[in-house]
Amino acid sequence: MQTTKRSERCIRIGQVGTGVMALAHSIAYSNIPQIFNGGIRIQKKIIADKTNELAKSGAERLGYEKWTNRWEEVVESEEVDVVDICTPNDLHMPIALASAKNGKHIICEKPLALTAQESKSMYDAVKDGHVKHCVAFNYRMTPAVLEAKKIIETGTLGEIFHFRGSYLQDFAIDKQFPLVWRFKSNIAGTGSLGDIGSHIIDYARFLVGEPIAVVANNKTFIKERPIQSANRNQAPKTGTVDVDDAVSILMQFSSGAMGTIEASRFYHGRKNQLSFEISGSKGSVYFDWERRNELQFYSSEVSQGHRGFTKIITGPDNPYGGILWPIPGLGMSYIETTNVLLHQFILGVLENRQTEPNFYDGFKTAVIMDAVLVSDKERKWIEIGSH
Ligand code: SOE
Repeated sequence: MQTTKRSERCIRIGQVGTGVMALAHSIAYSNIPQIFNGGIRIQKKIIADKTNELAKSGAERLGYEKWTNRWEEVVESEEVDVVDICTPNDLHMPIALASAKNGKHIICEKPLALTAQESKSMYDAVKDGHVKHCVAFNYRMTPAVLEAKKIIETGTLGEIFHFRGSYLQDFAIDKQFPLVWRFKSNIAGTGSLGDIGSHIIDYARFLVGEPIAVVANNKTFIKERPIQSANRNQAPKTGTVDVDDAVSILMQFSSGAMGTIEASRFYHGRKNQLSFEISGSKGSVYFDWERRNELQFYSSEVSQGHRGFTKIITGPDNPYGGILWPIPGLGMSYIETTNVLLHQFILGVLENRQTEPNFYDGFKTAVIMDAVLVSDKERKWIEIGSH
């Protein structure tokens, strides 16, 4: 097939994985030329999954020109500029190392890898390969969160005393929920800690700064789960869950602020509740993904009789709040955070700028998660070194 030359503003994508996150990323690629109107063209060149059937149906649904059951073909393709990794976590490192070696820019879903050591090797590889890199902490791109960051960085909250954050879901409470890869350490690395806790740890770093120590308590509530079997006549077998279902973390920041973090798949009623509250000497902010187009803001600078949390409804006056609609209150959804994440990364690739969040953020989050595991096992505070 003739190699299509990459024009000035054209980016050619090679995707690995055809699941839910691959769908989110693929929709974002299709949206970028329309939403950002910056003359960027995205070509979806090739997609891979573990079987030809999955790869073919993924290519048809997501709009890729070619498909393969070998991720190596994506990484080696001369028609690919960016490799997008949306696989289970154990494949993140091998695909990223091969991509960097082949000079491909990389977007990788979170958590970056199974461990801090794997994450470090990926970070070193993209630096050595002089390629741009992105870890998909998409929730950073929520206008209300970016507004909270602006409020903090302008000193409006004063000295930060507290970060309290949680990411709560309840899908795993069902004992019949099968033993999927998210419950196996050899594929996922960790359980709720890496799957959803990584997002809230990223918020802590993004909004308050670097933690210098953690102490943690992790729990696996259901230790055996049914193994899905194609043969309905076969008596269902069960397998062992060897990762956490929930974690509680205390954190000490280098700034002197205190942190409290929870991540759990066992909170009935919380379907996807990612939230934080940050409180300082002059005020507080509170964000809840379930009300993602609002930010609660409290200032002690208001006269005593008039103090209270005000509700900021985000829109064009807030970062990325106007990418779609010129009026406040229409709101952004999950897919728009991915649109923004991938657009700012691709713009960085085209303009030869490294953007954030990137593999360094993925690596630092992995260091903190490793420390959480050690703390839970040794039942003590664990110091987090600087990197
Ligand atoms: C877990 O259920 C999950 O799919 C995470 O893996 C994603 O990162 C999060 O955005 C939604 O929940």
